Amino acid sequence: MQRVFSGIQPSGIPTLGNYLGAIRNWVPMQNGDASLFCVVDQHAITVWQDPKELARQTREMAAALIACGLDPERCILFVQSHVPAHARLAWIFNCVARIGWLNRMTQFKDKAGKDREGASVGLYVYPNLMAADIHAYHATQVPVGDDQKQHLELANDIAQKFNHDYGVDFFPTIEPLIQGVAARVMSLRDGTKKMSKSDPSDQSRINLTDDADTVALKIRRAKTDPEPLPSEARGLEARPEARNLVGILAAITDSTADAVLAEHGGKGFGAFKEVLAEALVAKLSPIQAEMKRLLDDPAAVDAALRQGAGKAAGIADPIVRRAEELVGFLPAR
Ligand code: AQP
Repeated sequence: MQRVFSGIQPSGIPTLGNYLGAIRNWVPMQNGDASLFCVVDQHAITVWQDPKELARQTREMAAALIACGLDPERCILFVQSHVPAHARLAWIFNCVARIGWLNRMTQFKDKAGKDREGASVGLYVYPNLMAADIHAYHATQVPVGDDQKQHLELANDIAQKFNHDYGVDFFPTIEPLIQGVAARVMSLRDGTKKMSKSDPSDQSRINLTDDADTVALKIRRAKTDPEPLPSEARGLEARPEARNLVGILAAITDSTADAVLAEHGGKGFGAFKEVLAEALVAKLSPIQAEMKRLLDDPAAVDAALRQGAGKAAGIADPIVRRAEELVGFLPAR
């Protein structure tokens, strides 16, 4: 049986990168209990989060996911910390994964920056928890943005080593689903850096909650080069900022970079940015209106998440209990 799992950290307001690289690809994958989408608050605290803000952002992220098209009646939508099976399996995986494997993870290097000694242990073992998130459900398909590819390879290595060490064929191989022209949306200030919800510069990203004026201003200020747009995608090589903006327009209009350039090639960025901002506002306004409606009734969002957690635990508990038996843990009752 195929089962889809993916997660998103409530570490800020979801960005256009989260939307195009992940969330919108989740919507057509909804398939009842065979599709799980998780707000991963335990991952979020691997870097400092203000507790009140974290709780608020967790609910806001859930509302954003629903507003983008996830329907709690057509998939399992829940919060990671509400299902203890994730942390239980993560501990086992901490003992299966090798330090050398984690040392190769580029996201840790990027996020810890120069102060590696000062980074949390949680940030270092983040990929083990992510492997547990997926394997706790025997999920087989994981739709993510391009930046998560290395973590999914590690999740497969962990599963393979677990199966080998305990002489079983218990955890399946997972398949990363990395989709589309916008698998990696880049910062508006630096076309070589990915757009991130926790980037210190708000100007580097489009938040799903940005109003029309803010979107227009951010796009107008987005870094570009002095050349006009080329007439085909090949001409975007070595022009990361131009490639990013063209990729964004292609993604939100369900088109391709070549088709966008067939229409806009030869134009300067001034005119192109106006078209892009307009298309973004048209895409984001209905999502924002729906988010606002949902957040006017926070108890209803919380109830949907509680229901999701119940369903998720119903799948994960027996799988993680079996993993614990394989390891040799005595039953608790
Ligand atoms: N810039 C991006 N382009 C395409 N996809 C992206 N994703 C994130 N940024 C981009 C995808 O969004 C999903 C959820 O990501 P996450 O919140 O779990 O963690 P992240 O990848 O670390 O995202 P951020 O926005 O950069 O968060 P912070 O700033 O907190 O670290 C994933 O599938 C990811 O690939």
